[in-house]
Amino acid sequence: MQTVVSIAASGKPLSGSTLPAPRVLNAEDIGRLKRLHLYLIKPTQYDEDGYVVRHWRGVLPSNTLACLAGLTEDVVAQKRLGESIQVKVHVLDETVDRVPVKRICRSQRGGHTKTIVCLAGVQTNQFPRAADLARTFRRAGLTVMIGGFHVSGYLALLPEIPPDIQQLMDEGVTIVKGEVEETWGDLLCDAVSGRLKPLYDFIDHKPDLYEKPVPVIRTEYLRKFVASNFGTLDCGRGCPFECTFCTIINVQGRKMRFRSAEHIAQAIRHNYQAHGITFYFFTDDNFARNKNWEAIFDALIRLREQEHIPLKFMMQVDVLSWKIKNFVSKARRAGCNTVFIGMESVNTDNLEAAGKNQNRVHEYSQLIEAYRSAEISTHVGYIIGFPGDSVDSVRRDVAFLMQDVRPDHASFFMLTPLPGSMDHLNMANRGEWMHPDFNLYDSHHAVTIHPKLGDDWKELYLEAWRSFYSAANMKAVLLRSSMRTYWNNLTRFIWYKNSVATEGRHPMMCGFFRLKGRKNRRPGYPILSRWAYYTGRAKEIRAHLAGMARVLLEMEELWLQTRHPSAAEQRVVEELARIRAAYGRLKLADLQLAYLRAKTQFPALRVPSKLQLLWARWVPLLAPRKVYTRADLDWFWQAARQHWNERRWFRIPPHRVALNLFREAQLSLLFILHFGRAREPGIE
Ligand code: B12
Ligand code: SF4
Repeated sequence: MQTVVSIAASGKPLSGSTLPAPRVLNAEDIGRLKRLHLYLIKPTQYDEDGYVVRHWRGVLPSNTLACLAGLTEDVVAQKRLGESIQVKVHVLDETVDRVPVKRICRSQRGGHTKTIVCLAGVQTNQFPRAADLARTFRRAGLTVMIGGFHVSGYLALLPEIPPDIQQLMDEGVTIVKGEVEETWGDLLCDAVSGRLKPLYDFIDHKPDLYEKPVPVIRTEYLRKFVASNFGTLDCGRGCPFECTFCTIINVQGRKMRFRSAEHIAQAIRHNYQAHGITFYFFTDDNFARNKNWEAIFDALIRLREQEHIPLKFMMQVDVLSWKIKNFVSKARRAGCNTVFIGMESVNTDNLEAAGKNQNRVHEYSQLIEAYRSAEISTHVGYIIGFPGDSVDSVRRDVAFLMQDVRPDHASFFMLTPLPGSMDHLNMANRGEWMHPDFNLYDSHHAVTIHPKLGDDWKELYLEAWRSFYSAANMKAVLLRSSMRTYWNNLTRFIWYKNSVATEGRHPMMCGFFRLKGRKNRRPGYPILSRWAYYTGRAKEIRAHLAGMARVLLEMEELWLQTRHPSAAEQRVVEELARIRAAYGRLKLADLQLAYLRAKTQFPALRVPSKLQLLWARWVPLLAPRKVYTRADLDWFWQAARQHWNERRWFRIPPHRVALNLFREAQLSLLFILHFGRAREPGIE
C-alpha cells in the first residue's frame, strides 16, 4: 500500500489517499475500446535558431524509455489493461527519431482506438519542447502525461506549483512526479479508463527496485546509435551525498536502492543473445555507493569468465571509490573500461561551497592512478562558474587538472541551477535572476549572472574544452595510455572534438551528424522559404563536413605520433636491434630473419618476401607503418594553397600532388581500418 497525494487542477493538495492493490480494468472500464496506442516519447531540445535538435546516429540510448517499455510489457503480460485490448507500444527518442506528430494525432479513432502519449524522462532543457508537443497532442484530444527529472525536481523543492506546470495541467496534461516502478500499471489503468488526475505525486514513495521488471531494449532503436552494441541499464538509484547543484538526491533520494544481481545478469545475458549488446553505460549516479556492487560485479565476472560474454561497461563513481576494498580490481575483472568521476573542481573552496566535502583534492592523483593502474580510463566531470571562480583561478585550475591530476578525459559544465537542486531553491528564495527559458538549462549556456566572470564565463568554459582537448594534452594522455585503454581514449577524443569543435554542442547532447526539418521549429520562429532554408543548410553542411575532415586529420596525426605498435611489431623491432648489435649493418635477409624469429612467438605474423622488403625500402609510401607524422603533408598542402591563392600555379608540381593525395588516402585508410576495429566500444 502506498500513500499518494492527489492534486486538483487548482494545484492544491486534495488529500493524502492510499493506493489500493494493483488495479485491473474490467469490461465496463474499457467500453468499446479494442486497440491502445501507447507512445513513449523522449523529447529533445531546440537549438539557438529554434530548430528541433536531432541527429543521424546518437551516442547513448535512453534508459528511461527502456525502463518504461519494460514496465509496460509487464503490465500487458499481467493483462491489467483488460483481456481483449490490443496494446501497441511505440518508442520514440526525438534526439534520433522524427516524431510523426500528425500521424500520432490521427491515430486515435472513434471509441475503439485510443492514443496515450507519455513524454518521458523530460529534463529541464527538454521541457519547453515537451510542453509544445504536449499542447499539440492535447489539442488533438489525446491523453498526455509528462514525467522525468524536470517536473519531479521542480515540484520536489518548491512549495507551490510553478505557473508553467500549472498551465499545462489546466490544459489537461497529467504531470507525474517521481518514479513509477510500482505505480505504472495503475497510471495506465487510469489513462485507459479516462480517469487520469492532473498530478500524481510519488516522490515520497521511492520504489524498491530489487525485483522490478528490468529495462527492455529494442534492436531497431539501438541501430539509431553510433554503436549498436551499446546499451544503458540502471543497476541502482540514489546517492548518499549532498551536493548543492545536484537534483538526483531530491528526486531519487539519498537512500540507495538497487536491482538484484541475478536480474541484472539475466538482462545482460538476454540483451547479448537477442541484440548483441556487449557494452553498457550503467546509469547509476554513484555505482560505488550501490550496496549491492560486489554481488553485481561477481555476477558480471561470471558472465565474462564462465559464459564468455565479452562484456564491457562504463559507470559513474565518486572520488572515494578507489578506497573501497576490491572495488577497482573487481570492476576491472567485471569489464569496466571507463569510470566517470564527479570531481567537479580542483579548488577546495569551490567544493566546500557546493557541499561536496567528500572530494579531497590532495588525493585526486592517487584516485586517477588507482584506476589507471587497473587499465580503466578516467573521465572527470568538471564545473566552471562556482561563485568563487575568477578568470585566473579557472585557468590555473584547468592547468592543474591537466598537469597534476591527469585524467584521461574531462567533461566541462557551466554551473546551472537545475530545478530540484538546492542551488535553484536558494536562488529562488533570494529572488536572484535566472534565465526564464529552460531550453538553455543544459550546462552549456550561462543562465545566471556570475559575480566575477560576467560575460567572460562562456568563453572561459569553451577555453577549458580547447585546453583539455588540445593536441598537446591529448598526445600526453595517449602516450600514458596502455594498449588496453588506447583506442577507448582515442575514440572518445574523436567524439568530443567533433561535438565541441565542429558542432559547438556539448558532447553529451550531440550525435554523429545533425539533422533538421525546415518546419520543425519552435513556436514563434518563422518558417523560412525553401530557397532560404536549403541554401543556408547547404552552407552549414559544407562547414560541418569540413570540420569533420579537420578533426579526422588531427586525430590521424595524433594516432601516428602515439600509436602503440602491436606486440608482434615490437618483437620484430627488438630482433632487428639484436641483429644490428651483432652484425652491424642490416641486409634484406636480416630483416627477414627478424620476422622469422618473431614468428616463433607470434605464429600469425606474416613474414614479408625479399621483394616486398625491397619495395618497402625504396618506395616508403608503401610502408605506411613507418610514418610517424603527417607534418610534411600538411606543409605541402599549405604551400600549395598559398601558391594557388597567389595564382602561381606553375609552382605546384602535379606529380607531387598526385603522390601526396595517394599518401593521404593510404594513411586515412589505415587509420580508419584501425579505428574501425576499435570503434565497437569495448574492443581494446
Ligand atoms: C544517463 C544520463 C544521461 C545520458 C543519456 C541520456 C539519455 N539518452 O537518456 C547522457 C550522458 C547522454 C546525459 C546527458 C545529459 N544529461 Co543526463 N543523466 C543521465 C542519468 C545519469 C540517468 C538517466 C536515467 O536513465 N535515469 C533512470 C530513469 C529510469 O529515471 P527517470 O528518467 O527519472 O525516469 C523515471 C521517472 O522519472 C519516471 N518517468 C520518467 N518519464 C516519465 C514519463 C511518464 C509519463 C511517467 C508516468 C513517468 C516517467 O519513470 C521512470 C521510472 O521510474 C540522469 C540521472 C538519473 N539518476 O536519472 C542524468 C540527468 C537526467 N541528466 C541531466 C543533465 C543535466 C544532462 C545534460 C544536460 C548534461 C550535459 N550538459 O551534458 C545532458 C542532456 C542530454 C540530453 N539531450 O538529454 C540531469 C537532468 C536534470 C534536469 N532537471 O534537467 C540528471 C538528472 C543528472 C543531474 N546532473 O542532475 N545524461
Ligand atoms: S556525488 Fe554526484 S550524485 Fe551524489 S549528490 Fe553529489 S553530484 Fe549528486
